[in-house]
Amino acid sequence: MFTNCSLGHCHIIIAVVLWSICVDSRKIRGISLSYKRFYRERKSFLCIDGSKMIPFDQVNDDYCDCVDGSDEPGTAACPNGRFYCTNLGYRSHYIPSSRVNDGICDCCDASDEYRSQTPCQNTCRNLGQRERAEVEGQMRVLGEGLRLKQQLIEEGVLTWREKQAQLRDLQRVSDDLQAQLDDLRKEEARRKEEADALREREIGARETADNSPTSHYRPESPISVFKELDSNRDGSITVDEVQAKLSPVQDEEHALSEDEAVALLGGAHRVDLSRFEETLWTSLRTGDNVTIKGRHGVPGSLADEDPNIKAAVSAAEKAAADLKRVEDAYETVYMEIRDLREKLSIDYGSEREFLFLHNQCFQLKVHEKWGSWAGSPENQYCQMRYESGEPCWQGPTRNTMVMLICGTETALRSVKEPSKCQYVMELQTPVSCQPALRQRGIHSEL
Ligand code: MAN
Repeated sequence: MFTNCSLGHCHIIIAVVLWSICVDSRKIRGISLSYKRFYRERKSFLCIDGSKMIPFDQVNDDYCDCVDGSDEPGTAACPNGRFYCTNLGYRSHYIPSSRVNDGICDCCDASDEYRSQTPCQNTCRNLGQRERAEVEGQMRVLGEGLRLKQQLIEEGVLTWREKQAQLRDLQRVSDDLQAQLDDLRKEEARRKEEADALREREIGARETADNSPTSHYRPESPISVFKELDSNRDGSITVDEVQAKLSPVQDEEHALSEDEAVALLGGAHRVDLSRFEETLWTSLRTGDNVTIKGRHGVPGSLADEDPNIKAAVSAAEKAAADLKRVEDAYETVYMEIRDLREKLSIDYGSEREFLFLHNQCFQLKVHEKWGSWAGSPENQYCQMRYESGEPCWQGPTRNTMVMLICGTETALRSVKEPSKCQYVMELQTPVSCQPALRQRGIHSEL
């Protein structure tokens, strides 16, 4: 710039430039670039609020002329003045002008202490570097957090799809089982009908046999045995009748004692048909202790020996067992479906449920009950409110506000109690990382 000039000439030019810088800096000290237009050096200066016109050399002359303090941006003369720290390399900001030359370094570029004894260092570069590193770190966390969040979302969607497929499969199994069950119920009813018909036929056959003198059939039905033992046809069987008609299996000649007869009648001296069926009939059917005199074998064995009835009974038993198995299986499936339905009734569509369903990613054990999402309308899911906890002694019930913040790991960062029984927790989780933070974080004046 100065290569073509003589040395003397140069000195003059340098002196003029330095003088003008010195004058200019005195005049405009403490203002931001955007306010520079109010301080163009002219003969006079109009206070920014328009209240007063003063000669320009009264700007920053350490005497307050304007009510709004605009004539003294670079001195502490006006009580309401403000001084602009340019802080090149860091963040610019205003300080109250009362802090100018007060012996305390406020601006990192040391510009507020231009006429004080305090040797302020320009620390803006270091501060800027530190803050940039911090922002970069936060951006790295955000990037990684967003990646993890995406992973969680994909896992969530996958789980949801799996559960839905499982539900469909279970529904199919349950439909099949229901169909099987219906078939078995029909089958059982048919078998029962068959068995009833067989029984009817058997009773008919016995009655025929009973009436035939040459028959070798023994009476099977409790009614016919009851009739046979009830010698006097009075509708009841007494101890005498038992002693007269029955004998011990081992010794047909030996009569039953009265006590034995009473025992056979279940402790009674006289029984009607229904008591007979519950007591003596059971003993006669087992054939272990007592038998009808002159008879061999056990009454009622015909049904057991009849292959048709046997088949019907075992088919009915099998059907009942099958039915039980099917009913058990159905019950299990039904319960499974019900459980699944309960789980799937949650809609995975929104982030709220996503947070809920991913409780494997953080398990909050607060003693208060879930209250609500409590973030701002634009970012509702960044705060969770738990309320109605244990009542506080002479105070409110315990409440907890959980602030969800972006982090690469899910962890509790802090727990505070800003007022009695009102807790604030900071919980970091990738779930809370928002792409919008990226723009906000990158936007920097540094
Ligand atoms: C317990 C805790 C505290 C709370 C007091 C109030 O000590 O729940 O957080 O401040 O009770 O009495």
